[in-house]
Amino acid sequence: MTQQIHIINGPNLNLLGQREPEIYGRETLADIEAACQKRCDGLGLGLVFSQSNDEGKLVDLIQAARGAAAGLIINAGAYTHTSIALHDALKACDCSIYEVHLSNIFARESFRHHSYISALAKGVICGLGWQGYIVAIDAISRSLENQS
Ligand code: CA2
Repeated sequence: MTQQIHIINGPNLNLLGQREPEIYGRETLADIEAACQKRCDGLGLGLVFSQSNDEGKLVDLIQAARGAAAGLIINAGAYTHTSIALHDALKACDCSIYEVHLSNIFARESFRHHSYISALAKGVICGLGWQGYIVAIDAISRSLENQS
């Protein structure tokens, strides 16, 4: 059976490509999804790619990954820095978690320096733009290969 990677994106990431390209790049979320799909296709992995602006919906998406995803990549947007609900949902998740941010959150405002997700993540990638998602997909793929 094809192993699935779930990629979950949080609030405002649906606006990518429309504003602040100097921080987040020129690519839209659809461009990022297409690049991730291409990489997963090449690696023989399935992809479930989603985005929501709603914290509760993000909890639902994390819960749906439980038992279904071989790896979970999450860019929780601003909820990264605020959400104990996402932290608790991720804690209950049985798959390996990779936290991705387009921007280098440590080079930005101090309120972005703390993440409720990082302590639960196998890896944290930030500042590499959309390519951070590809790095995370490759890391999941390699660790799945090592397991088999
Ligand atoms: O760097 C990242 O990927 C972030 O997760 C992006 C979040 C931010 O709150 C995090 O601190 C870091 C914000 C995403 C907002 O994206 C926009 C894109 C275009 C226009 C407006 C917002």
